[in-house]
Amino acid sequence: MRACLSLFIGFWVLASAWAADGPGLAPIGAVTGVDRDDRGLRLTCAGGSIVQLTVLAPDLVRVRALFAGRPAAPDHSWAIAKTEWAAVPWQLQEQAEAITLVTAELEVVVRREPLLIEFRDAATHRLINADARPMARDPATGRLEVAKRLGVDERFYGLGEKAARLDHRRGRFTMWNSDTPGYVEGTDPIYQSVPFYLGWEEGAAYGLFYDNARRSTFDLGQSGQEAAVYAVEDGDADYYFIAGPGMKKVLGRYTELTGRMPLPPLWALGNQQCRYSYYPDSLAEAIVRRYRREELPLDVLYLDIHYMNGFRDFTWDPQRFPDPAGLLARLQALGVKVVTIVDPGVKYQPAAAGAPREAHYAVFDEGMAGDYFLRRRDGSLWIGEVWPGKAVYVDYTRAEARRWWGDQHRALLDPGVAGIWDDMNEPSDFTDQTGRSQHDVVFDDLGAHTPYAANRNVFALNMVRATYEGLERLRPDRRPFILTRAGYAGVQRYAAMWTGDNNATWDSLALNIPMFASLGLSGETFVGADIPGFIGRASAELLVRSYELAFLAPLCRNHAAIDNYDHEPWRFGPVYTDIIRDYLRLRYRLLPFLYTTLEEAHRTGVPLFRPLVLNFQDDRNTLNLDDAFMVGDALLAAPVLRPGVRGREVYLPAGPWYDYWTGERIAGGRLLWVEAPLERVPLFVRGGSVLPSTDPMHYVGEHAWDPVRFDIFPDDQGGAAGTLYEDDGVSPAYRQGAFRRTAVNCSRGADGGWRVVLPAPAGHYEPGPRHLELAVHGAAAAVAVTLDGQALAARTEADATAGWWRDATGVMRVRLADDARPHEIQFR
Ligand code: MIG
Repeated sequence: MRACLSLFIGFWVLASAWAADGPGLAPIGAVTGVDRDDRGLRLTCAGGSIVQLTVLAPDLVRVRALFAGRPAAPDHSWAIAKTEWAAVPWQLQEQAEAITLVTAELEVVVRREPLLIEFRDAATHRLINADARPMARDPATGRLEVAKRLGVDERFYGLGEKAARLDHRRGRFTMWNSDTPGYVEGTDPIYQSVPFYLGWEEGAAYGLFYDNARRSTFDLGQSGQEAAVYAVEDGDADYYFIAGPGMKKVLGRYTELTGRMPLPPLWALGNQQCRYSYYPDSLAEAIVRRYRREELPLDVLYLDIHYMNGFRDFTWDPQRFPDPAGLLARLQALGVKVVTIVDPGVKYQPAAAGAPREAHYAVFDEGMAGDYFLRRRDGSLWIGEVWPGKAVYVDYTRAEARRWWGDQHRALLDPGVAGIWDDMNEPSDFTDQTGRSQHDVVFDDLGAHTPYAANRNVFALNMVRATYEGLERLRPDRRPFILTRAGYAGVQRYAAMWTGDNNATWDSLALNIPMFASLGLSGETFVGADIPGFIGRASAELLVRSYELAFLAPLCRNHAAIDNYDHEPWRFGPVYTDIIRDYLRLRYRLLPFLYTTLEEAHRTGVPLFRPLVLNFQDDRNTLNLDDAFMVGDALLAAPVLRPGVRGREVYLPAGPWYDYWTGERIAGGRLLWVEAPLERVPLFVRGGSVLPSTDPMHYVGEHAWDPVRFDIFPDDQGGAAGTLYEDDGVSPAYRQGAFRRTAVNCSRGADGGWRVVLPAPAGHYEPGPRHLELAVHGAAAAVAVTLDGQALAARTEADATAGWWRDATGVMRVRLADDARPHEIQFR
């Protein structure tokens, strides 16, 4: 009886929670009519709502519900990169109870009454995803909901930048770009909004992208265990369903739809140093010289807001930086590029027509003359407050405004700035960070004149677009590099991102892995976090352990808040600097591998920084694993994430693995205890991979990659395969085929001998004369080595000419000239 009563009460509480969730939600009406055209179906519903199902690809179907009573909105999204899709065959099956749209991969079943949509695998008819209840909208507020059945063992990944663990099951998340300094695990929302997630059930994945930029929430089983509920304030229910079952395949489609990262300049993979703020110019230069004196690699120095004249965008402080071109040239001579911060808040500086020149701020004047700044419904300027005091914001939804903003970057590029750092673009406004008092700001939005609520989440996307297009126009022979804080789905087309104002704490360090991984599972591959945390005082140990993670992150950048203790790599003394130097040098050694993996992300949408589940989605031990990560398919890192810890457990999925440090071959499919003294991050190479590398250098381009090394780590059958991608690293010529792809394939013959084949490289980039070096790990001593059938001479390591030797650790190595011709090497 007691149990019964509490059960009843429990149910009552739950039921009222649902009611509170949407008192006025009215379910969409039953299907009353079906029209088809060549791209899909248009369903008419009782009550006048329309549901459009559009087949974009065999595994990609768009569902758009146009609710009755809502004014028709133009079909436009700032997130979508591809709107033209080649027609693919599909069939319509009409049954009494349902309508089914069948593509080569998917069955989309629409139950007529109530209207419920299911996605099934076309081959097996297995249910992938289904509505838990009909889509619904509150006619009074415009709020709408889509509820999907929540599988007992369903997992959720992605959702862009979330201060949360990897598997989002049972979580609730809001999409509303927010300036959240010092965020911790659980702070939500933070800077970016990417309303896309990957679901995983029984080894099969699918993707759901809810493309509506207004404030939305994802309740993935937090307030009830029968539905994963998406709710959005207003607008259309507009979502894309992507069939897997491979997570990589889903990501490929998602990034085909929302765009992929263009290749950044290679130097963006170099080590970067930032601070709030380095000034005057002599201090900025001293930091770079210190890097060189310490023999620490460095490619980029950032200038934070104090380089500007009174925090005015596109100006230089005449006292602190009297000669920007001179400074930048001196840094360039040391191999260092400069990236400058740009904030969206333009100083509000009205000056009377006859006022002296000093009273004018050209950027404000021009913006006013062009009417580029955002206004409220009553026509008044939206005047917010940021660093320069009162500030106005550009309407980046207008093409002319974007072009004008892009052109402003001339003031930075002309003296030699190499990249742009777009901060505060949530957009942050000190007068009100919630957006509530900006609700009456109107955006042009292609003439639709939509409210702030529909535009806040895409503000940064449009700002970095303006910046990217400006940089492309001003320097057509250079690849733009832009770093952004806020963003929306598709932001990867224009900018790299960093995770904002994190803390210099162990918790914050640990959060890097699920955050980078989730971003990668949301289309954003070029990501990083402030090393060792923006806010707070780091210990030497935290700094070192941070580098032991970040040396493998796409963006590797040290940064600190204005009132922080300094934490550049040398601040705690040589014992620590030496360890950090080793990791930075290792990063530069691995640049060929990192760049190859980055190019894969550019081409396929599969990220560089990966959670293990992305490479091993059938291995249930990886579903929750976010204290380790992989770079590409080949490298697994298990950083130490707690103070005082000098060893840890590492889970290695099936397969042979190799300890990166010792070369020892290790069986996978098990937990392993690994020693991790301060100077050591547990690092493993997956059997079957080929890792390209070169010698370390102080900055990208200091030397050519010579030799290019291929470390071959055979699997159980003796096989291994890998590639190296390279190009000029700076220009867009790679888009026209100016790259070189060198493949390496290793196999083991029945006689126990090894065979390494290098086909002729692809592409027409010419890296210049150099040597290739091949190493087969775990191969027994050879007695004879042939190159293209000719005996190859045994040599010592010191001898630079072609030949073979066994190195000090017993690994077989071969050196040959890289003549861009196919080769075959045999060991016996
Ligand atoms: O905190 O420009 O996230 O990286 O150093 C206030 C100053 C504004 C926030 C950025 C941070 C940057 C800082 N900015």
